[in-house]
Amino acid sequence: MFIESFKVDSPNVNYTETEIHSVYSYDTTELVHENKNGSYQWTVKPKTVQYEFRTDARVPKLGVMLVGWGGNNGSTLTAGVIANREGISWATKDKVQQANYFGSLTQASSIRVGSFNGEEIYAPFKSLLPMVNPDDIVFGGWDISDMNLGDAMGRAKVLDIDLQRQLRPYMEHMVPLPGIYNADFIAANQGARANNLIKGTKKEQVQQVIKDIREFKEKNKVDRVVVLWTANTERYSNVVVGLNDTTENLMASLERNESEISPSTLFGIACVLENVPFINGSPQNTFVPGLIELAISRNTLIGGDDFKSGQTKMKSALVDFLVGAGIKPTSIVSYNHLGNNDGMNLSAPQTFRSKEISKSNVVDDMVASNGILYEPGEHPDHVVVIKYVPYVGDSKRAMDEYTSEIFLGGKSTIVMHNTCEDSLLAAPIILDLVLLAELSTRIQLKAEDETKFHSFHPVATILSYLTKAPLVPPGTPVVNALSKQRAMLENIFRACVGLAPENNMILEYK
Ligand code: NAI
Ligand code: DG6
Repeated sequence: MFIESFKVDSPNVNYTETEIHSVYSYDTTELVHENKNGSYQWTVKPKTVQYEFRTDARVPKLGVMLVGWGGNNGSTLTAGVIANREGISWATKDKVQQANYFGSLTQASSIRVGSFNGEEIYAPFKSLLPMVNPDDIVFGGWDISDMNLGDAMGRAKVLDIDLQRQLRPYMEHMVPLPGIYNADFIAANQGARANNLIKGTKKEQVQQVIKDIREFKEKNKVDRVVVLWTANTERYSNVVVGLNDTTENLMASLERNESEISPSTLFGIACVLENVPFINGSPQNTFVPGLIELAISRNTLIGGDDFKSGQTKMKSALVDFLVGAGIKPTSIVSYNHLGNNDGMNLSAPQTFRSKEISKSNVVDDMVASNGILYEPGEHPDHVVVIKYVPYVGDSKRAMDEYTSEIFLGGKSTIVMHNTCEDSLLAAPIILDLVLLAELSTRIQLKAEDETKFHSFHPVATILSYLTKAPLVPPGTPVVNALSKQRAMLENIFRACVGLAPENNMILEYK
């Protein structure tokens, strides 16, 4: 059965107009090991830590500024939110289609709240905590192409034409602000669309971005802004001692107008200086050490990298299943071809390399979790190929072959083929990223040995479910397995309303 909303009635939770306060017992373990005659002996001690969570229940008016607003993802997301807000339906060759938020974890997935009369009861994920309604988001942003969003939607060739026709009046007056273009960081084939540029030195470009954010906030009367990079994939920046390895060096490099600071890092610096959450949806190393340090010192949320939309999402579910079932994946080969502007940009070796890196490290934690299957340091062969095929446009083809070793030396090969509009996968993920980033800035927590409430660590691991290469604070384990990432998110939100983690034990019926 499905219910729309619920409230928790417990001595551990208190709802007021402005706040949800919960007390939560975090059951975890402490590990100790001793060296006994040359071999380690491990002891696991169960341990419970009391936490308090405080969630600001006042939902702000949210502005979302996209870098790369006029691209396929940016225009598709903007169109999708307007279509939902206006309740638009349109004719396809199959049926009359109603706007929806399918593919969004926050808007279209559910959580189990318990059992009632022998039935499992589910509620919307978004009913756990007060969240911004996506229909109320004000969109804006930057693009190096000055095309208005109505035309950009047409250029993207993603949405049905009858839907585009209805959306056009809402979108043709939306024009991206000039972006920061540096031909050295994206493919040369992007030069032709770069006609809308912030001029000046890098420091002046950062100052202009800050000014843009302030003016957007003022003009649209929004309480909070989140900025998200959905612009072209850049090549990796060189991380060099003295250049960008510390905040001090990065800021000095900015003063010197050093060439090796990428546009995405410049946007990141501007957002952090302005205390605006900044998320990177592309694979490059926008978050150089000096920028991470700056975000930590200013306690500004940063998150990334690279939306986990299709092939990688499947990989992080499938490999988790295989390794969890005691099956040993030994070879993973992933091909894609696509014909949109992203595909064209990725046809250059330097930008492809950024994508190859983020797509390649996604099974490491699952492999490392099973020492029965894998020797230390052993890893499946893992190859990633991306080709640009203009004719298929945004409709990406993803083909995967997984070969695994099974019982008694047998081999099992699984092959998958997925055809799907890339931007229709990415747009709901962008929505989730900005909604969850905003919500997580309203949550404060305190462990029993802490005197003061504090926010989550500014490097937002809570967003991991949505990214291919989760950015984590130094020294924190990276979790790629999809079910673990989702459980982390859901269980933290459950803790905020005093609910135990979903443990799937269903002891009531045993
Ligand atoms: P797109 O090429 O259609 O859009 C990117 C936009 O960014 C373009 O309009 C371009 O003019 C603009 N741009 C480039 N550099 C800029 C800058 N420095 N400042 C402002 N604007 C700039 O690409 P699409 O399909 O929208 O993808 C965007 C990004 O998202 C790409 O990096 C892609 O790799 C990444 N991504 C996409 C996924 C998907 O499923 N669609 C999944 C994972 C990542
Ligand atoms: C080609 O791989 C284009 C990319 O931008 C991907 O579409 C994107 O990274 C999505 O990748 P995945 O693996 O999450 O489907």
